[in-house]
Formats: sequence, C-alpha cells, structure tokens
Amino acid sequence: MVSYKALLSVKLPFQLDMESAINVLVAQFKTFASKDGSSHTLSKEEFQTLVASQLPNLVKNASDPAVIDNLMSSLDENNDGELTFQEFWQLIGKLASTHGGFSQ
Ligand SMILES: [Ca+2]
Ligand SMILES: [Ca+2]
Repeated sequence: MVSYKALLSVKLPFQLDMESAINVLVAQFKTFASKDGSSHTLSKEEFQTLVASQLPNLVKNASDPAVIDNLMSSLDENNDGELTFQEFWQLIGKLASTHGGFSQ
C-alpha cells in the first residue's frame, strides 16, 4: 500500500491538468478520511468537514447538518454510515455534471 507521504513524493515528469485534478481529489479524500480510525472511508463528520472546506461553492448550505445528512444517505449505497472513495466519487460526478451544464 502506498502511503499519503509516498504519494506526494512521487513527482510526475510533467503535470497534465486532468491528471493533477485526479491527484488532488484522491489526496484530499485521503487527508479528510484519515482523521479517525477508518482511514480509507469518510465518516459523516469527516464528510461534512470535507464538503464545508473544499466544496462550499458547489454544495449549497454545506454547513446545514440536514443537507449533509441527505447528501450522505444519498451517497452511502451500503448504508454503513461511511463513504468509500467509490461512494464519495458520485458526488464529484454529480457536481461536475451540474456545474458543467450536463444534467438534464
Ligand atoms: Ca475516516
Ligand atoms: Ca458506505
């Protein structure tokens, strides 16, 4: 398994915009997910901190606990109260679609 520090030390010869964006998403997820014992999943508290600090312009009322509750339950497919990267990723997809004008 690659540690977060090791990941940061890997410098690509040049950074393409889309590859950089993926690196940032993964690194941010890992940073926020590792604040408690389950370092590979986001608890509700970790999810709220991530959304409020990283996505405040795209997620309306990110500081409202009800908004976070609704978002969390819509993303948490197996209802275990934790978001894996795969579960969390759906939010990025939805926000990107809406932001880019791709949603119906
Ligand atoms: Ca965690
Ligand atoms: Ca889950």
